[in-house]
Amino acid sequence: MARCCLILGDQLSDSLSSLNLLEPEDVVLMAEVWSEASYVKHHKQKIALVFSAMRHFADALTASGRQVIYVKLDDPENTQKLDSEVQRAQERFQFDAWCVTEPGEWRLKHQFETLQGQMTVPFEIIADDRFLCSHDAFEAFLEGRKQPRMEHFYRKIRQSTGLLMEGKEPVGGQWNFDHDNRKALDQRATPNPPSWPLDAITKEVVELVNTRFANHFGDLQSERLAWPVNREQALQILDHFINERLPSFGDFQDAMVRGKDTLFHSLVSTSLNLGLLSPMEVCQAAEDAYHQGHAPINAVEGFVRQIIGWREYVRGLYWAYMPEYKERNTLNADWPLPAFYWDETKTDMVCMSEAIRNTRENAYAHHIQRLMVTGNFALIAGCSIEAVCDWYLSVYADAYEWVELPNTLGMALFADGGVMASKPYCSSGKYIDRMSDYCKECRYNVKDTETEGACPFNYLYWDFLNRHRDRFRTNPRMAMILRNLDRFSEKKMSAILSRAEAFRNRIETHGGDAVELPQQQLI
Ligand code: FAD
Ligand code: DLZ
Ligand code: SF4
Repeated sequence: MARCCLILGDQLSDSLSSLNLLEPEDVVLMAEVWSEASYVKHHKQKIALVFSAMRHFADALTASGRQVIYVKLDDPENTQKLDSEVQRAQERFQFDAWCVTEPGEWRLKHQFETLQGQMTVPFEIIADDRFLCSHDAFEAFLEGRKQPRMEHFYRKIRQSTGLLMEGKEPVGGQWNFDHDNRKALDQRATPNPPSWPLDAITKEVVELVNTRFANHFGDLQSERLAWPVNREQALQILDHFINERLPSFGDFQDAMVRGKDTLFHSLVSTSLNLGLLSPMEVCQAAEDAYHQGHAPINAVEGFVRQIIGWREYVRGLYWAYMPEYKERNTLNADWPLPAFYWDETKTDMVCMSEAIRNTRENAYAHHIQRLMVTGNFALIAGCSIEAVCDWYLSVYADAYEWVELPNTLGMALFADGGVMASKPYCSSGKYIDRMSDYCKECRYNVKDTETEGACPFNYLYWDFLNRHRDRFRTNPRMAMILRNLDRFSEKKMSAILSRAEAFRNRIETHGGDAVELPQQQLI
């Protein structure tokens, strides 16, 4: 009775549920396939990271005595799809049964459920227990709640895991220390993140990606990759975070500084999402740092909340509402995504060009850049939900639909009818000015809303609120801002609307993409 276990590119955990089922004689199949590498045009660094991490994981399994069938992308026999690779291995080896841990994306789960009906032997899909909250537990949390909120969910997980708890009470006497976490950055130095010279495996993969995926977005250097490709490197990035970054993580979590691409953020998302680190070990390392007096509670609580709160919560929502969730477009947003999202040199907005440069160079932007710069712009400009979601899924090394979609469609674009967020994360340039040093170097004037040269975030913000005035009226959290809007004179309102229209008119459309025209062509 030999069984085969399919392990996907983001299932690189020794404790994976499907691996745990295997007997010594059972076999593992891993396959690099074109369909996974191109269902969106992933950033080159993401593909290199996934392939290199897959190859390292396969080598470690082999070294531990496991039989592994590893199909490389350029294997001439490769059928380039996961389901057909399963079928091909079945024809060759006639396994008695198959198993796979539940994939992270709905589209692949659907593909495997179809495959189950086509196979002549059992093909079992096993729950993924690398998360702290199961699908059933999340459904139970949702039950009877009109307005599920992350904060309630987070407290439940704190209680069930015991993280940062003293008996039944939260450590420090509060569940949430966010009010301490909104500082703009001072002049302090920020630590350089670790990176590793390429070993032979990664070198080969980088060459492959630079050749085969040359037309994908993003830089991929031939001498260095910033993302951990195996567990050892993942542990090093976690250590670096705990020792060098965590103490300042809370204070400067929302700060943005020109040229400082990662500030005090942890950089653990790629390793968590690939399975090289577990959420619990990462949180326990942070909790230990608190108990040892190395990091303050506002930093540690803020960090732990991102992982056991937001990360688990978005996964729960994704599986509870897919596939219908992806079709939501509450605010009827349909404007084409400007081409400067793919090329930062096409915009003069310093905040946007900084976030997009970081994205291109590092396959990374920190949360506030994703939410309050590129996300905020897409929200207030009314960009197409599908185009924006495809962009976020394509451009980040940590992007998988289960985490990307609720964050983009729900949190950033407020397109899910208020499930993820109780109010839209919209803001004018004022927020960006407060939290960053971008505006002082920008040709747009962040203090101006109405005249030529005014910050686009300002007039687009009021234009957005005006467009959705009636809908937002029913939201008590929007009442104050709408009262401000109601007080605008007709003259002011019409200046704002015509600025917004002029901005849109100077966005040229090329095959569905829009380009911001240079300043001299301002109308
Ligand atoms: P840190 O700031 O150090 O945070 C620590 C960890 O907390 C992260 O590694 C991550 O695992 C978790 N985390 C923090 N915020 C969130 C969140 N909102 N949702 C889920 N987990 C969170 N994260 C992804 O992992 N993949 C994505 O595809 C992704 N897409 C996003 C799209 C948008 C529009 C927005 C607003 C956020 C998105 N995020 C995504 C969440 C967050 O921005 C990233 O997890 C974070 O920037 C990763 O960098 P870090 O590891 O340095 O995070
Ligand atoms: C992201 C990715 C890429 C680029 N390539 C592969 C691959 O060739 N083979 C594979 O098994 N997995 C890959 N992955 C990860 C999958 O896309 C991921 O498992 C699903 O999106 C579910 O999260
Ligand atoms: Fe961005 Fe406006 Fe500030 Fe320029 S002035 S950096 S466009 S917020």
